[in-house]
Formats: sequence, structure tokens, C-alpha cells
Amino acid sequence: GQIVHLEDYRPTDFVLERVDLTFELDPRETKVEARLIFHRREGVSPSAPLVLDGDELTLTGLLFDQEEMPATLYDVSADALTIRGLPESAPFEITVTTLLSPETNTQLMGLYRTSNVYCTQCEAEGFRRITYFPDRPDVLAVYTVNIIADKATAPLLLSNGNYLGGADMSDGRHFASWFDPHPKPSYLFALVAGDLGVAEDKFITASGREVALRIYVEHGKEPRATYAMDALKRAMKWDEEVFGREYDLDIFMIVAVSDFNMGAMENKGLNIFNDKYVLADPETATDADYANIEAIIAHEYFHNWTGNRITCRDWFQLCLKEGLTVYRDHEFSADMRSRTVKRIAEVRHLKSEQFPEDAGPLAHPVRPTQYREINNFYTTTVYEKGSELTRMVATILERDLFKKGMDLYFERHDGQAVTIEDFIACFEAASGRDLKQFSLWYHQAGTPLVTASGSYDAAKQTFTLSLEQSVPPTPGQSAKRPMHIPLRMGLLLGDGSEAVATSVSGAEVTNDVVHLTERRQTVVFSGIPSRPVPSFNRGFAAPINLQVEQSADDRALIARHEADLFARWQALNTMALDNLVKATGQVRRAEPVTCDEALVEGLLTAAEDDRLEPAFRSQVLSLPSESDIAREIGRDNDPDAIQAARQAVLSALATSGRDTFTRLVGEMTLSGPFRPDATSAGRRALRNSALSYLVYGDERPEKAVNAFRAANNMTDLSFALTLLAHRFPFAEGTVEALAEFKRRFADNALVIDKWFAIQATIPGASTLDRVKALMSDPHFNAGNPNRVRSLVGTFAFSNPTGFNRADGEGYRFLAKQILDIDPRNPQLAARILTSMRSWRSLERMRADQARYALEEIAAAPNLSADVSDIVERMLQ
Ligand code: DPP
Ligand code: ZN
Repeated sequence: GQIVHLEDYRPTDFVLERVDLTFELDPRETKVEARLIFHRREGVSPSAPLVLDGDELTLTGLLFDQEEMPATLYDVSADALTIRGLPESAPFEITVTTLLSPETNTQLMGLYRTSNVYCTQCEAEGFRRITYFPDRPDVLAVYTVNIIADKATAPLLLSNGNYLGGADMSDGRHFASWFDPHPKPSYLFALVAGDLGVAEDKFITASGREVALRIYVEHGKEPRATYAMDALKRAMKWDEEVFGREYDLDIFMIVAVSDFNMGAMENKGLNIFNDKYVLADPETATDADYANIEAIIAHEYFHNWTGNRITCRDWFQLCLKEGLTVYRDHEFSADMRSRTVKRIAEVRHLKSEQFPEDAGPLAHPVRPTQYREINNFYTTTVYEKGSELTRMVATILERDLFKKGMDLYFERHDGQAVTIEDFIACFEAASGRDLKQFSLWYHQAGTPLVTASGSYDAAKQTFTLSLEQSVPPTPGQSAKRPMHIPLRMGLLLGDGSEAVATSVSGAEVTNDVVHLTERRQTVVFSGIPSRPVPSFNRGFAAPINLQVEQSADDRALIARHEADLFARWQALNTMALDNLVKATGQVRRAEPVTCDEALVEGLLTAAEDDRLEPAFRSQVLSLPSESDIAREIGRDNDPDAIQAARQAVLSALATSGRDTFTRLVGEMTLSGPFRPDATSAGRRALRNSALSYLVYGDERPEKAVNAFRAANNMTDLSFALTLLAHRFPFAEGTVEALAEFKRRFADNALVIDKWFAIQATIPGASTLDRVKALMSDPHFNAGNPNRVRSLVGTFAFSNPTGFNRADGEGYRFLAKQILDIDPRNPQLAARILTSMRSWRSLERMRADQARYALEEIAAAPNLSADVSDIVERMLQ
């Protein structure tokens, strides 16, 4: 693939006015007729040809104003249809007819079949697999879609917009027509045809319009769409109340399909979802599943304004819609649940997924300037870091001006395809604040490091804070400029109260935000009566790494008294991380592992504090993961040592806290029917955290077996099974529980995915053989992305000791899988390959083995653009 550069952007030569599509659906021979009305853009040379994108298409007809196009006037190549001799300024019509085979489309891009349902996925460049088209997001047009299909197998015919009408035909087929009045880019096109059940409801908008809501699922699964429907209605209401955004069509549809590369897709009026993020009931879905469904239903719905009504000028601007929409769904979940607990979960996710990406060979700016394969830029940097940037704008501007900026964005750019610069300009206009330096966050990759040190002058009653920032070099960017970092912080006095400075000098300070804008800055707080303990980065307002010398006692003070609960969790988590890093060194030097008294004390005090909500206490008890520890260590990592160290610390905590954990398991036990609300979920989470310490503190599997037997919902059941499998992988009780779980849920692929994932994450070298054996299980299906992700993906991403076996077998296994998946589904292969993104931070022997495996992939013939782009960047 060619490298695409942001600086090469220019508008199309021809303006697309209207699109009329007619699909005659057939599993192997679907005929697509596209009637496209264009005119030449003013100022474009009269000899410029019309170039339309295509991918794996069979062209069977080409008309110009309904007349056959002479062969001398067009060329077809592998990826383009070029038409010459077109009118200088008058509008004209091009009719393109193509043939496709949905059934053999294993890439799951364009039009494909899943469980006998026709469906589409067009983002980013899938529409060109349906017809020749100017397939780019700045080409907005109004679409009419006619669908013709066999009525018996496809009684349901859906597309974007509003239903126009339909009728039976004489040959057993029928048709339906849809019209979408909102101009849209081709990536938001959708079509679904098949035989599905439906859950129905309605929503009355703020201005009193009635919107029909429909969620289509496999027949018989309608009751499992109840929670998704509830989440949808809450999302629609929230967007009206918080962002002033109303829905704009008469109908909103969601279709759940079982083969899908992404989580879901925000097609105008017709969202298509991975069924994993729609279907839920207490017996089969965990609390995490419910929370994900709520978040993703909301995310896709919110795209209707941030993405659809206002879209991206080009794919470099992907964060314009994704970062902003993730920010919106985070705020929604925070309002639906506990804001603090939600923030902790977000930060854990950001640090475990985005920080490693930003520190490795795949690092790229939130707004990149070049790509070879756009599918590889649907990254945690674009999404999660992109969201953090929007959050920082909100922090810098504060609530009212942020809202004013958002309102201006919606007003100024509705119906347009715009850029990050346009977005930022709205906040500058609304606030009068210069955000030029802040914009560097979009352009400079890498996680900034802020180093802080303070000194107290008792005579002058001043606290002087020295701050230094640096952004590490990343691929293609060696030197970085200082950024505008909004550092939220407080100064705690010895009694836990917060010091109020009489004046601050050296940096702009607004409320509790210090605006760090220079490489080195000194901030002086006056009127501080005694030596304060600074608490940095409240709410994780800035996505940075922070380096600060702080004693365990100071951290404990923050953990007990900070007004910002997130900062309390952060203090304890940092204490735990420091201890785990130290313990890893002890393991590698063959010294006994020590667990600090302050850590034990801090964790148990918070766990027992019933003024704190259970979900928060559960987060406190959940230690940093093995990959968190590896990231903190940063280089020469030995996953076995990290695992051993973490186990040792866990056991020490289990011993010290046995009474607390036993009591919590009892106190947090719920009675009555399962309810998926955040409060109940929090109690289950705390109970399970406490239970896991008891199980890790015991040599026998009974406690976990009993928990497995007693569980009456999927959260508790899968948690108990995980404990059993991870702590006692070969115990009889584990073997039985695994077999029983599989028997009980044999007809539910989404639950079997949990069964695969639990086994794929069993620590230790022997899990590779287990994973290989599971690939021959009849429930495994190498063609289904959810199955592949649960088994192969989970093993590579989430099993540090199993995957990073010292002998390199884990990497060789992955290489083989990648080469096997790639010809069928390049997007999936490339995504799973990114699990190796931190290979350079491994110790020498493992890093060498990892490199050989990557080189083996790189040397394979006929690699997709997706995989070769990832593997080459990883080896660079
Ligand atoms: N459907 C994916 C998302 O919403 C890509 N747009 O993030
Ligand atoms: Zn999105």
C-alpha cells in the first residue's frame, strides 16, 4: 500500500449530488446498481477525469446519462475506475453496475453474510467493495436505497433513514425503499436483510417528536435486548439534557450480528452491532458486559451528532469523531454510575492499553499525518487519548465555556466534514483563550513525563514546587516541544485538611489547576502554615506519567484525606505499584519478597471503610496487573519474575487481611433477584475481590469450588471459574467446573467465549498447549472474530507468562495464527498482532525470540497491507 499524507489533502474534482442504489441480493451474485449524479467543481480543469475507488469489484455495466459508456472513455484497474470526457459544468449521471459475492466475503468489509443475514460494514473504506465510488468522508450525499431479495429468507429489508415503501414481486422476491434525507459520507451507509426478531419501543424527543426504536436480534433472543433498549433510551435523553442534541429521524434501528470486526458501527439510523454488545441477561452476562453494553450503545448513538451530522474531512481527523464520542460516552457512564469508579476504570484502561502503545514502535499522534492502512489507526491512542484531550479542553475552559464551545461547534459545522483545527477554533472563539500550545497534544506522540519536587520554607510559609516536563521521542518525532499540561493538584496539611494559598506565582493557576506550559517552571504557594503534602493529577486530568519522590506516609495521608476520591485510589495504587516493582527486583535477585506495612495498612483501611462505596473499595483491592508492573519497569522485563512477585505480594496481603476479607465476603453477599445496577455490581465486585484474596491465601480449591456452586449469576460464576482455573489449573474441581460450565452454556457462543478466555489466561508456560487444544474444540471457529479474539487474542494480549514463554513458542504460535488469519480477515490479523507492541521492553532472550517471530511474519509472501504495515513498524 501507498503512504497517504495529510498534507496532500485536496477536495474532490467532482461534487456528488445524489446517490440511488439498487441491490438485488443473492448470496453469490448480488447485483448493485449505483446511479450517481455529479458536477465538476468550479475551477477544476475541464479535462480532469472522474476517479472512483473500487476494491475487488466486478464491473458489469457503465452508463453515462443512461447511455452506454464507450470503452475508450474509461479504464478499470484493481482499485479505481477512471472516466474521461465528462461535461465541463453541467450535472451528469453515471450508472455503475457491479457484482459481488457476500457469502465469500470473509474480510467482513463491504457487503457480507453472517448467519444467513446480509449486512454491511463500510468504515473506513468498505463502501468501495460495494460499488465504484468517491469513497472518502468529505463526500456527503443524500441516498435512496432500493433492496430486492428473496422474501422467504429475507423478510426484513433495512437501510439508513426513513422507510419509503415496499411490495411483493411476482417471483417470490420483494423490495423495500429507504430514503435518508441527511447528507452523509459513504462510510455511514448500511444495509441489512434477513430474517430477524425485533424488540420495539419508542422515544419522545424533547421537542415532542416520536421516534420508533427497534433492536433486531436472532429470533428468540428478543428478551436479551431489554437492557440495550433501556440504555438506548437513557442515552437519547442524556444527549438532549447534557449536550442539547436531539435525534433527527423517525426511526432508530440497531441490528446485532455475530460476525463483526469491531464492537459496533454508527451507520446513520441503522447501527450494526457485534451481538456481544447487545445481548444480556443475568444468567449469561457479567456486570462488565452490562456496563460495556450501556457504554457502546451510548457511544454509537452519540455519533449521530459527533461523527454523522458533523463528520471528518479525511481519515487523519478520526479522533475528531472518536475521541470526542468516547469522551461523551465516558461522561454518560459517569452520570449513570459512580463518577469516581468510572474514572478509575478509564485510567486503568488508558494506562494498560494506550500508554504502552504510546511508548512503543506503534506510537503515533492522536491526529496522525500519514498512514499506509487506515484500519490500523482505530487505536487506543485515537480513541482513548483522543478522549483525554477533549477532557483537558473541558478542564482548561471549565464547564460553562466548554459547553459554549461545544454549542458553537454544533452550530457552526452541522452538515460539514471538518478538522481538528475547526474543532479547537470553536473553543478558542467561545472562550477567547489561545489553544495553540494545547493543540500540540494532537500532534506530538508519546506520554509526557512530569517530574515534580517541592520544598517548604517554614520562615516564609511558602511552598515552592519545581516542575519539569518532557515528551519522549517516538517514531518519526525525535524532538518535542513543551505542552500545555493542566495539572490538577492540592496541598494537604498534616491533619488532612487542604491548604489554601494566599497567593500563587510562577504559573497560571485556575481553581486547583496549575497550567504547566514551559519545560521547567517553578510555582510558589504563599501562606502555607506547615509542610504540605502535594497531591498531583487529581482526577487524572492530564494523561501523563508523573515522577515524584513521596514517602509511604505522605501517600497514606493522601489515601486517607484527599477530597478527590480518584486521588485517594491513585495514591494507594502507586504505593502498590512501587511495592510490586521492588518485589520483582527481589525475585530476580532471588531475595525474599517483602510487602510494606504501609501498603497493607492502606489497602485494608480503605477496604474496611464503609463510608466508601463498595465498587471503589474493590478497585483499591485490585492490584496493578502484571502488564502494569512491566510498563512501570519499562525495560529488560521478565514476565515470570513479575508474576512470581505479584503472587507473593498477593499472598502476603491475603494473610494479613484474612479477617477483613472473610468479613467482606459475608457483608457484601446480596440476596434477592439479580439486578445489573451499579450499586449491586459494586457489591459483587468487592465481594469477589475479597474472595480472591481468600482463595490465593489458601492451598486448597474448596472456597472457589463453593463459590462456583453457589453462584446464581454470570458475574459470580465466571469469577469463581477464573479463580479456580488460574489458582488451581489442574485440580479436579477445576476440571469438573470447566466441563460443567461448557455443558451448561454450549448453545451460547458469547458465554463459550468467556470459557475460552478464562483458560487462555491461565498463567504459566503450559497454557500454550491448552490453547492449541482448544482450537480443535468444536465450539472454536477460526472464521468468527469473537471466537478468535477470545482464545488467540486473549492469550496474546492478556497472558504475560504463557505468551512470553522463555523458549519463544508463544511468539511462533502467534506468527502461525497471524499468517493463517490474514488471508481471510486482514483487519483481525493486524489487530491481534499488535499484542506484540511492547516486545522491545522484554529481556534479551525473549526479545530476540519475539523479533525472529516478527521477521518470520514480515518475510511471508502475500501479506495484507494491514499486517505488513504493523509488522514493519514493529521491526523498525
Ligand atoms: N464503529 C466504530 C466506533 O464507533 C468505528 N466508528 O468506534
Ligand atoms: Zn466510535
